[in-house]
Amino acid sequence: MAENQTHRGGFGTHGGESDAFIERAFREKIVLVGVAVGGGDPARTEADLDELAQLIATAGADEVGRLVQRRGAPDPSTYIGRGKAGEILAVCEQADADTVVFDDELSPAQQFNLEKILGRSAIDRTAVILDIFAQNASSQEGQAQVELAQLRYRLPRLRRGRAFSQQAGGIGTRGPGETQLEVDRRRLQRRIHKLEAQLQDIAKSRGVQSRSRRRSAQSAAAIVGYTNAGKSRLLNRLTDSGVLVQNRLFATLDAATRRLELPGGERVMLTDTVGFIQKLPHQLVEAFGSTLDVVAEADLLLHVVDASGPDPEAHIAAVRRVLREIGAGAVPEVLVYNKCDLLAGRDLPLGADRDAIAVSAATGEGIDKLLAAMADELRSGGIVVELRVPYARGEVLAAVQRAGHVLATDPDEEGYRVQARLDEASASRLSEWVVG
Ligand SMILES: Nc1nc2c(ncn2[C@@H]2O[C@H](COP(=O)(O)OP(=O)(O)OP(=O)(O)O)[C@@H](O)[C@H]2O)c(=O)[nH]1
Ligand SMILES: [Mg+2]
Repeated sequence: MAENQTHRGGFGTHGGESDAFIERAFREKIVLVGVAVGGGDPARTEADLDELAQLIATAGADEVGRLVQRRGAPDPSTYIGRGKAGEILAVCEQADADTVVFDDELSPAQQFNLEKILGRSAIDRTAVILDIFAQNASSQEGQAQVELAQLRYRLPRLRRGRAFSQQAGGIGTRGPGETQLEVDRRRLQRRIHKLEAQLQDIAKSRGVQSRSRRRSAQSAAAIVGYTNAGKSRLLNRLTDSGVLVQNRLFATLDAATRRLELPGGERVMLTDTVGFIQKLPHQLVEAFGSTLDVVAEADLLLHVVDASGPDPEAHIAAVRRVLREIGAGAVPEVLVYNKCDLLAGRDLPLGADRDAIAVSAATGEGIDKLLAAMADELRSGGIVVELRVPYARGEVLAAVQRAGHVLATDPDEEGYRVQARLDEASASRLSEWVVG
């Protein structure tokens, strides 16, 4: 494709605020690019690209090529470096690609420079996920949340004299000394404020409902997990309801709550909610804040993981990362390995999680055990706390392990971030290390 030929441009020739990043009038041909930064494992990058391919297929496009690169650090102006960009251009020309999708979020400058070099739109995983969410949003709240996330993503990426220029005219047109870019920014910001207000109203009315639930002293559980793990099908199995189930990423965007009675007679309100994924865009996490509050406020989480998937442990880690991000890191969790009917005799990839329950939402296998585990968990008074333990204090980590049940241990720069369920006495004995 020649440089001067018109191309859609990631953010260039769009008219409206919530247009798709990937064209839907025809199936776009897409080249995928992944970078293993630093000591990153190239096999991991390949796996991430497989997932990205699934994402673009869900968005309605086809992969026609992919490139993986190792780099010490991302190039600030082109992410992959000019030499590699030239290679991508050659692949694109060969395959007559419409768009290049990068697996990591590009800065506005990187994106601009790449589009100039490549002569076609350059977008990132975030834009693809935003597209899928936009396609799948059906409720008023879901649509407002997705549009808000899209606009927050677009705002820093607006370009001079291109986006939204067709809409100029009428109220809010350019004042003296104001550039078109400033007008466009102002228009976007106004829309963002309006959506924020609208979402606050919706959340307020939901807050009233959840308070009345609290008064009736019912416990609340939330189903969380990686997208397509079978959360909705599990809700249907547990509560005999007809929530939408699809072999499609991000089929569920709206939280659905159903009543469930446990074997001991306790009533639980069970909520199925939006799935998570590796590199889930922070714009979406923020925009879906009020939907995800259900998760942070739950008494118990059913963390559903697809036992038949290629790397359940990576999915579990990605989900726990998002849970911490939304303030749900300390909610007690039952780990549920789903789709066990697909294991065909293979062992469960249980790893360190000996308390995990194996089920099949499809056949009903293991559901009794799951219900019993939920009842136990809701009755046991233990609390889940997060601790920060410096690397040099191995004896503290050992004390936590002796005192209770360690749910997760994640190393970071300063030490271990430990999530553990402890009784009140142990928690207060270890309070020096407890955070939050
Ligand atoms: N074989 C088998 N398939 C399952 C099982 N549970 C779910 N599935 C299938 O997995 C796909 C995804 O199921 P959903 O319940 O929509 O998954 P989800 O976690 O709600 O996904 P999102 O809402 O998109 O994040 C569907 O095709 C289901 O029929 C199971 O136990 N066994
Ligand atoms: Mg679902």
